[in-house]
Amino acid sequence: MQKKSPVIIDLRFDQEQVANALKGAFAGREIINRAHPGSRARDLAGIDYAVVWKPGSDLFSRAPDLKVVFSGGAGVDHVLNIPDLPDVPLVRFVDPTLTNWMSEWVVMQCLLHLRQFRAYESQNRQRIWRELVQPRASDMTVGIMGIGVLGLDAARKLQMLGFNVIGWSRSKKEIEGMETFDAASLDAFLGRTDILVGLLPHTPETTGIFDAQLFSKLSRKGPFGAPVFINAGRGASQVEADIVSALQSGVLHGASLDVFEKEPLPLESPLWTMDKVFLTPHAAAASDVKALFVQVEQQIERFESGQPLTHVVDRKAGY
Ligand code: NDP
Ligand code: OXD
Repeated sequence: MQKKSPVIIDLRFDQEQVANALKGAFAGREIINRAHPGSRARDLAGIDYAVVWKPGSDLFSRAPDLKVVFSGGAGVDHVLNIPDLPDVPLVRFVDPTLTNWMSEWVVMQCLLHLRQFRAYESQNRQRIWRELVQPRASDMTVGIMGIGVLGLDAARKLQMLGFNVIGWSRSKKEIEGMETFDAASLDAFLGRTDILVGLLPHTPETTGIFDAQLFSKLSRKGPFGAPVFINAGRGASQVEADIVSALQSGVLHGASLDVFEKEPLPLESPLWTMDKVFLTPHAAAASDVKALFVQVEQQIERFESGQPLTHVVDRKAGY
């Protein structure tokens, strides 16, 4: 029987979680975890598979025979920018654990703004007992930019809560029960949006897309008189100086951000202490490492039995 190819693990993740998830994973295969100093000298030639998240810049030159590269997350910008990335299938992580976590985060942020949570928090601290006028979910249109795996799931869950939801994507989509817009109809989409949710990958086209000009085109007809901006796609898509100015001038009513131009968010960023701004440290939907390895095992099985891989990245589109 042919020897099974080893699997290279090069994940900038919590190493305790990686070690736990590796117990019993990839049965019958050698695992080379590049986080272990002992693996550094290992010859990586002739190895077929690597599972990576922000891998070491020498990985691809040291492992010249890879047949498939698996991204440890849904996004692939962390690996596409490495010059030596071989021209082999790049598979991203698509899994219900990650999708559900992202939807929970998006729904939670929409509700925090809708239910005026910051105002109540502030009243609590001052021991003020005052009920605020409460808009309905159906008074708000949530516009999701990036109506892919994550955007669509979040959309469905927001709809269940009564929000109006519209979607924007690069290509025109027919989605039952949801109005959709393509890249050419961005202004019409923005003009309808009270809560903007960013779930876009980072590509040359999406770099800096969330800027002052875009915020100025959002609807001001919603119950708060100004729109809310929520982003969990990538920080490189947002211009943080413009978010701060828009919040200060009232162009934006509030914001929720999980991703930032620079991570960790620099201590001097005004965003840390702004009213009606909710921040999380790129934690909206981390990869469940166990689920990741199970999925990579399944994909390898498909690959080795001649079936097509799933969730292969379109390298030209960049996601
Ligand atoms: P998908 O590839 O399934 O969806 C991407 C969506 O973005 C698609 O609808 C696509 O359009 C759209 N899109 C891409 N480029 C453009 C563009 N130039 N103009 C308009 N629309 C565009 O990705 P996922 O939903 O799985 O993930 C989205 C992103 O979320 C990831 O790339 C990653 O950056 C981020 N993410 C963040 C996490 C976090 O914890 N903060 C966790 C996981 C992911 P089309 O449908 O036409 O292709
Ligand atoms: C991802 C992420 O892309 O966690 O999966 O950002």
